[in-house]
Amino acid sequence: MIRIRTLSLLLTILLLSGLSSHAEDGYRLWLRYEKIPNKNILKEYSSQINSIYFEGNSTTIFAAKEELLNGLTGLLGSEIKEINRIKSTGSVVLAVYSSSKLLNELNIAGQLSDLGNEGFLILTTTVKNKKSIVITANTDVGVLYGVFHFLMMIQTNQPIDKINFASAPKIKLRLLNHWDNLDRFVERGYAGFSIWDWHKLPDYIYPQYKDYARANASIGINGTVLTNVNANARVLTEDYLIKVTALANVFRPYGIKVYLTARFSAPIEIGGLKTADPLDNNVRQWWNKKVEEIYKLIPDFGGFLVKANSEGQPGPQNYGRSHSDGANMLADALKPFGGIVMWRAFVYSNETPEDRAKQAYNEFKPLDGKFKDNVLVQVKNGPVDFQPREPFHPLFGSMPKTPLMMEFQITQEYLGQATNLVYLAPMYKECLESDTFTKGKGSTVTKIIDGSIDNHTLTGIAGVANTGTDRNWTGHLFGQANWYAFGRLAWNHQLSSEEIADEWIRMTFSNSKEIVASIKKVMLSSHEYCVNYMTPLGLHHIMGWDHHYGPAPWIKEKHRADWTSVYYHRADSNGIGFDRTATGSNATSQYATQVNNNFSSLETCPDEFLLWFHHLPWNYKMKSGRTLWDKICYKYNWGVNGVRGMIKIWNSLEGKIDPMRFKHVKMLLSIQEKEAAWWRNACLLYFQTFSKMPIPIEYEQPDKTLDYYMSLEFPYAPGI
Ligand code: GCW
Repeated sequence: MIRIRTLSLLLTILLLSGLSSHAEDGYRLWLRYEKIPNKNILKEYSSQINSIYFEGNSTTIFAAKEELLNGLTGLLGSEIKEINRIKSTGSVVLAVYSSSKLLNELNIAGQLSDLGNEGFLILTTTVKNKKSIVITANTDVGVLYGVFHFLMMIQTNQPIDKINFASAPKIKLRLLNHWDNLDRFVERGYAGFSIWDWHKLPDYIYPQYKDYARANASIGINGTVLTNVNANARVLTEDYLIKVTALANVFRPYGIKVYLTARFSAPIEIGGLKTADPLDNNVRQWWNKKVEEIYKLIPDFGGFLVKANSEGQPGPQNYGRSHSDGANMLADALKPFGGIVMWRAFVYSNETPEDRAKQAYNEFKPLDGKFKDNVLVQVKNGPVDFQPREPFHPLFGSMPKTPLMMEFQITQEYLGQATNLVYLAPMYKECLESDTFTKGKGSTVTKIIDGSIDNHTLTGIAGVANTGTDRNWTGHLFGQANWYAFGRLAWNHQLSSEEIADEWIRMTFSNSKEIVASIKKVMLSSHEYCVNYMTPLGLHHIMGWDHHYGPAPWIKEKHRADWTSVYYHRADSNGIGFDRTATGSNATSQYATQVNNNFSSLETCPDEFLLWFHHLPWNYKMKSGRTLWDKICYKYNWGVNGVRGMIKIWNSLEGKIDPMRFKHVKMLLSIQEKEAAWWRNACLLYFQTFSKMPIPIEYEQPDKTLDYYMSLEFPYAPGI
């Protein structure tokens, strides 16, 4: 009796806890393929799908078929048959249109003509007189993308009885950039070690490699730079190229090309040459040979990403040459094989007596038109460095003859690393939708990077990856949403942050209205809260020295002024903020007139960028009537309270989502709350030493002294 009771109690606990056949440890990302819990919806789908018919015999088509089979079997909870003739209704048909006899009968050539090499079409139609769902494209990889989209539709419970959906990516190169070192340390990585186990490659292939490729293909990412931009030339040696080849072979069926970072001094370090001068013939020959060697191993190798003459990296300027000289040398070597160069514009030097925010523009703008046609210049979203909020980079729109590639950071170096839940789609969108006015109203950053304004066909977008060996890939489960959002926006920048969150939540957690609404609320406000508890009103770069963890606005007198906090906030007894208008560094002059005017005038400068562009007295009257000091206090508190609101919402989900992920996020949110309050307290106490004004009593007062906050040390903070 007792035994039976205990047993049934155990069973109830198991059922209530939503324990599924898989541990919800986050490994499966948004591709969980759990059986649809809603009986009616399940019945609806099951009546429309029972088999798969496919044509083609490439590894990509096989990957598409395998994914569809696994996905549907999981979601519908019953076996899906592979058939070789369509005899009844309910088949999902996969085929490249131009080579399919079966699909010939459909009148869809017109629809396919706009879809290019990667687009797809999903159609509910009749094939051989039987109602079917057709997933087709001009290429195998298009079919694969269509399969992932179709699975997403089912995972998010969309109707499939009348699908007529076509989609093609708006940007050509959609890449992850891994800042992964050969010793598996990940620079600015907060999710464990690098997933590339170089030591065991090429012989040992982890299942993660394929799952990584699946995840990327599911969101349309078509390239990966395997190695850190702070590069190690060794990856270009034969031993390592063989390892790279093994990874390329795993990724190829999923439409993912590999790229490498090229250390500019490689000809010296691994080539035994005396120089790496890009105009030296031996150096050019060395790169030509190296590239030839790479393409022998990896015929679809993508090309090189280069960080040169920045933060101590070698580059063409070491030899008195320009960035274009350097980029063009590599471009020439890659050109015969169809490879490309992504040359980073992230350059600044402490020795240059100029506002750091202006330096990349000053160096690169004069080079417009000087790059070979297989070079893209890769520009970070903002002019300083992946801060929680930055205005768009003034290079966007200023180099019309050069394809500019966007570089976003997915890993949260400056956004709470892996302890803070910060959904980044709103931040990406804010930048993409900014109007540069460089070709009149409507010259958005988006239109510059998708090539539509200046008629570039070579276009690209990169995201610095947040993946690692942590079981859930990204450390914080919600880091997955940022990987997902990056890919979705790279494919279609017109999607809204909300649409993307909606998809991700439904696939990752549940289609329950309440759960979707609650988590969406948490996600959509999270970035704004983070900006406010860290760096409100345009403050920036005031985080901990080197590791960038936590607040440290007091950082000063280091060997590089442009790595200190005081360089950026410029707080003194008169006020706070960086005057970047004509009376200051005049960084505003790098923008088109309308934007310059908008940022320069206190009437029109958005509060979000106030202290980015202006140095203002502590008692400056804000539009709301508050003094600047009061407003700063208000904003910091608003951010902290926001996190508390997120916690409340999250706690309301207890028992409604599986306990493993519930607890994981709950614990991290409580860390986030502590860190938010720490940011607020440390910053307000420090700024107060200049403002000499009290923190208004309606706000929570810091519970520790400034000395205490300044004494904190984190020698083992991750990522450095
Ligand atoms: O934000 C800074 C990081 C560096 C990084 C650099 C860059 C890879 O702190 O770790 O180096 O940007 O983007 O090159």
